[in-house]
Amino acid sequence: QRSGSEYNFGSYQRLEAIYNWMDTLVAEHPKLVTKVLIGSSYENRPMYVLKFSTGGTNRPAIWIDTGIHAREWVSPATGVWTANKIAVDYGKDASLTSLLNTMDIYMLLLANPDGYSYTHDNDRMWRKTRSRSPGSSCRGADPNRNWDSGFGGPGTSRNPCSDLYHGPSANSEVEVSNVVNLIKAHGNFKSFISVHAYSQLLMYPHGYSCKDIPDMAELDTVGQAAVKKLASLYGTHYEVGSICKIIYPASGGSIDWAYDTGIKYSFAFELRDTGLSGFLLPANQIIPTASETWLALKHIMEYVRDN
Ligand code: ING
Ligand code: ZN
Repeated sequence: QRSGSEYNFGSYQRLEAIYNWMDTLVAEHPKLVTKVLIGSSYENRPMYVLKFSTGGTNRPAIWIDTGIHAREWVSPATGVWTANKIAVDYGKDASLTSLLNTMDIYMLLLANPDGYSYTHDNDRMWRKTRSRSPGSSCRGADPNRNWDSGFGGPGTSRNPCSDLYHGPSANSEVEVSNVVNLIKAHGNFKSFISVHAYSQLLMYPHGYSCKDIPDMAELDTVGQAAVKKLASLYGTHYEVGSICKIIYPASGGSIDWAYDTGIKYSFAFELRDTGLSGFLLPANQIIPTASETWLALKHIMEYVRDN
């Protein structure tokens, strides 16, 4: 296969390189992949979604976002590898091909472009957006505390200097509202998957409450089967559970909003590792991480296709 320009999937790349690579992917797979501009970030960087579609109009769709938290670099790196995998395997992998014959996949690889750039140029440990708050010199809100789902509840902060600052109001962060607008306008998403790092977890709603959701048994079964497939590659162990129970209470998160809006198959991944390297996961683990995660993603997508 002709390599997507000089892009190296096994290294961490700057925003500009990832954006350039997206154009290469679209150019090499024009019948499958398109680039959709969903809006701009606070600092006016474009936000692009890769849409994988073989036709139809508004087919049932799967959403995958990576990079919502700036410092979790393995997340967008996995997203890039995964987008390439989908493009290359379509027409070769029978299961993926059948999926794409009835469904669309939308991937937002850099859900927080300003934050991602900031981790390259200023502060490797930055998590939030880069928006200004009146009356504070601290910048940014946590884009995974800003969704309209238990907004301001447990596991958030009203202090603009906190890494868990929920922002002045739900959807105040334009990076969040751009996604909300697309998902609502589309209206036919069946699955919403958000990719974080680290801790090796596969989670389902809710984060804002520890009460079981109505679909908990089903989502738990899907999740357990997905992590079993993930582990089949290198033995990497993942735990499965609700956000609140398995990691911590967290309100205003994206998958809680997605679930409460009617998208049943809503999951969040926490990729490698369990803390040895944490956010500074060595680049030589990108491709292994992405390869094993793909098995879990494929399981979820196939289940969604068949149910
Ligand atoms: N973890 C997530 C966080 O935002 C999470 C966990 C996922 C909470 C989905 C709520 C919804 O805290 C990291 N590492 O950011
Ligand atoms: Zn995160």
